Amino acid sequence: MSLLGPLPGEELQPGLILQRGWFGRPAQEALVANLRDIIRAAPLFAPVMPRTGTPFSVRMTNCGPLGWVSDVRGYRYQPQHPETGAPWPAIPPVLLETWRELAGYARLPEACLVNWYEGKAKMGLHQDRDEDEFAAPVLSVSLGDACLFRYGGLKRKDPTRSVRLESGDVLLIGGASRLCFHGVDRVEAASSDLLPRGGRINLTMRRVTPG
Ligand code: MD3
Ligand code: FE
Repeated sequence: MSLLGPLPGEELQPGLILQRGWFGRPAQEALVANLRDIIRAAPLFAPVMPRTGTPFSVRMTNCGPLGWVSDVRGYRYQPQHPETGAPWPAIPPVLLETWRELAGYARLPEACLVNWYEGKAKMGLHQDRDEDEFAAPVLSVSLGDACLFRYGGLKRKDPTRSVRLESGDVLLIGGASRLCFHGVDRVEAASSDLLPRGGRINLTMRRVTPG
């Protein structure tokens, strides 16, 4: 980080701050290499919706002391991979460094959810509210193909706006936006050559407990 700190970023709405191009190409490639190691230790799994068992269109894994999982029993954070039972691998230092620079929250994130979008994968409008600490922001890193990201207000029916998120962009979701509805409408196939087989990866760091 420079002595002056990060540039202010683009405030899409109060508390929702976009840092375009935060990670340059070499840093993006290094993150993909980190992810290969993470996925080797904690394979991608196919989450399903609580009760109905309908599969998500994204595959997931996590790093950090806690990981977010969804199965027929519900959504929760847990310290082990749901299929291997192993503890999640560590969050890569470069991501913790980004949290320190941008989050404005003293403690470190406990969970880093990895969402892997292939083909027509998308994510419906939802809120992130499985954490016990809403004073901490959520920090999201986009890698690979660009997507159309939708965000709105605190009620599902509030009006929404869309923004295109590209590889290397970092989105800080805090303050008045922490509990906003949001989702991913579509991924633009072949818009990036970062991933050899295409697709989009989103890394989302969260503080789960007040600590
Ligand atoms: C805006 N992931 O995993 S991350 C999720 O790109 C999730 O994979 C999306 O939503 C993805 O829960 C978006 C960025 C994000 C996270 C939380 C938000 C944006 C948000 C909360 C409020 C508003
Ligand atoms: Fe979310």
